[in-house]
Amino acid sequence: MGILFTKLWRLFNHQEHKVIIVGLDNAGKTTILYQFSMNEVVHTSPTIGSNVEEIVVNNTHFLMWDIGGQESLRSSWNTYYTNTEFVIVVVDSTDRERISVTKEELYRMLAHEDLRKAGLLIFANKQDVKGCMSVAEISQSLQLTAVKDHQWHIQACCALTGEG
Ligand SMILES: Nc1nc2c(ncn2[C@@H]2O[C@H](COP(=O)(O)OP(=O)(O)OP(=O)(O)O)[C@@H](O)[C@H]2O)c(=O)[nH]1
Ligand SMILES: [Mg+2]
Repeated sequence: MGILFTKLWRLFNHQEHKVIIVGLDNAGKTTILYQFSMNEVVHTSPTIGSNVEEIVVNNTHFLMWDIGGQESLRSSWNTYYTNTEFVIVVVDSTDRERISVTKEELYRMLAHEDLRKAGLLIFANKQDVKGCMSVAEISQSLQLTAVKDHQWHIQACCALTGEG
């Protein structure tokens, strides 16, 4: 009865916030998801489709969808957009060659009607790797200051240690 009440309460209060985690393949999305949910580094293989986990932070429930980033899968990212409140874009900070591809995908996403009100968090992941791009370099490459119609924040992190 208690559980049912909690579920109904959550349903009617819209307490569960939908988050999608996107970014190119190998960026570290799945590693971040499980670092969030289990505080552990899991051995990953490329995601085909998606993984989903519920995470509770300060009594706020987040339903986090980690979506595969391989090129052939990117055209179906938009099937996850409905009701999304937050978009986490994970960038592999060592991958200078493909930062322009991330930029293209980012702007395509932000233009989508279903994400009009979504907040944006960019994780500059793999900061443990020497010589990787800094937050400033990534911000500049993605031209984040041009993003005016979404709230955004960029954060350096390392999914292996949970730092950031
Ligand atoms: N050095 C380092 N490696 C990382 C970090 N985060 C993830 N990795 C490694 O990067 C590789 C890819 O990580 P995944 O989490 O599977 O990447 P993904 O973004 O989910 O990839 P797709 O599912 O193909 O879209 C794995 O070998 C991870 O261990 C990090 O912060 N630092
Ligand atoms: Mg994955």
